Amino acid sequence: MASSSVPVYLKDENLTQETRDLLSSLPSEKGWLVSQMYQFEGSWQTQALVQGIVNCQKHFEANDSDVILATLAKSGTTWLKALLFALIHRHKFPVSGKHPLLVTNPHSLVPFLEGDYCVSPEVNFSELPSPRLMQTHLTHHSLPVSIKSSSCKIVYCCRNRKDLFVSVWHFGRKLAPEETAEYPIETVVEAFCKGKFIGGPFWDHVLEYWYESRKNPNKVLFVTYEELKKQTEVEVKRIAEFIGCGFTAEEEVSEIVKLCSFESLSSLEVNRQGKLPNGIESNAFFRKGKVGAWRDTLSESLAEVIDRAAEDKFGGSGLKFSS
Ligand code: PAP
Repeated sequence: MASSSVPVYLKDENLTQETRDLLSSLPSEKGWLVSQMYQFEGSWQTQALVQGIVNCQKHFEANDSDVILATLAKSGTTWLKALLFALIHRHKFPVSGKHPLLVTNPHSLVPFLEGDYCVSPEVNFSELPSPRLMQTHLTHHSLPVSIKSSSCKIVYCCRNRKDLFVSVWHFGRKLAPEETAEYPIETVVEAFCKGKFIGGPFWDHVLEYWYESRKNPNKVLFVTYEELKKQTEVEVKRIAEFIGCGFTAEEEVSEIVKLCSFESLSSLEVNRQGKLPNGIESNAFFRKGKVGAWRDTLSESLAEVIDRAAEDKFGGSGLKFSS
């Protein structure tokens, strides 16, 4: 990949011989965003992410007090990172003061587990304020064992498939214009519907966490981007309750909601200018921030293709998406 602003998890540096051997044994395909994708434990990943996942599975030790945000990319990660950080640390960092979110991109406050492990098996999260908040794009079955066996909490956020697709489409084209230039949107929709998408298949990712949240509601909280948009305060209180920092009757949630809103975060200098340490431009995580904005990018026929592919997968699960 030629672009210099590509993040470490899209590059193929830092691969160990063990990972190279593993990669050579995995099914692989030419990807849209990267020249080659690998199917590891059922989901499609870049070479660097396979390295990161293996390191993370081997070395990450969850604490009982940890909060893990799980998402598929472009499902609301940045928003939830901001909300969870602001919620968990609201007594340490009151919204009325010099809040870290005013001067720091949410991605720099909340580490991306397997992303950090792409570079090295030794990752130090001891600097994080307690309780620790971390994020992953891993499927539930690929999570490190200690996340599942400890009492840490998992907040999962999903987003309707068409908005997610469109968000990935624009992000990818901005991130790696040379790599993605030759791909028409029809080809990328087709790959998405076959599940051949980094982190995908979308359906498997969502359904695993959906069923886990039903089986074990004290461990996994299932949130949707659309509900969060529709009734932000209600959902934020539900999340706070779940992670053990519920609001008292006197406490206001509206200030946190306002601080973390798309309008507020996207207008801050720190999120408009410059790059994150991983090389991605800070403003790449703020585009429209709306529900149903897929209509600006997808034709009705492409939207139908995505919907048809989803019908089979979600039928009978009880999971409903609004779009
Ligand atoms: P990531 O998984 O790569 O970190 P993620 O934050 O999930 O990305 O996705 C970015 C999307 O969230 C963008 O959606 P769009 O392309 O449809 O516009 C971005 O605009 C949206 N987003 C970012 N921050 C917020 C926010 N505070 N409120 C609502 N949406 C947001």
